Amino acid sequence: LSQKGCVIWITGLSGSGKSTLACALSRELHYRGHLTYILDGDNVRHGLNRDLSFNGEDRAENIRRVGEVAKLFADAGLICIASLISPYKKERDACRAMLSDSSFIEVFLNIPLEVCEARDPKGLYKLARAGKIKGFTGVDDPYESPLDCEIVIQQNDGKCPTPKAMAEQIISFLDNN
Ligand code: GGZ
Repeated sequence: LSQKGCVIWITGLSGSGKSTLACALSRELHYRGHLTYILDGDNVRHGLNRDLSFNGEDRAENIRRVGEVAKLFADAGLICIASLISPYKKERDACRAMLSDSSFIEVFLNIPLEVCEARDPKGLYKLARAGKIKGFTGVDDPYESPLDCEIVIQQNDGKCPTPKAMAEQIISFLDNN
């Protein structure tokens, strides 16, 4: 695991566990002596990006801004963990293009929609299905799965790995690259 800064970009549906994974990964990296910073979509949208909605244009801007800020943290030598749905390939690739190849690690938290929807921790899928939220990712707004990312995390035999196991999967990638 090198000391230089990088961006670990976690993409996936609402309810896939991105924020939980970001926290677990941050904790594991701290144990190993690394400085980290988490940029979580849901949190950033309360501050820096509070002017942005969930229409296509604003999501693209949300992703772009988080990419720019993540790059600043990486330039400062931190491991920046960005966790946002980031549903569009074009904008994720634009964030990748801001950094050198080895400094942008895209992690696809590939949890099926049915599983995310069954979890529905904030009741948002229910509202989206009832038409009370319009343009909800996976319901009536697209999610473009990464086709060629560094790490894919998925269920094994219908079971989701624990957050710690997912974090270890990412750390072992970092150790070997
Ligand atoms: C998707 C939405 C929406 C719509 C509100 N579509 O799972 P959460 O609740 O806690 O986090 C989601 C968050 C998504 O913000 P991001 O910045 O990650 O999205 S994006 O990258 O697409 O810009 C979800 C909640 O906000 N939320 N409305 N319509 N998720």
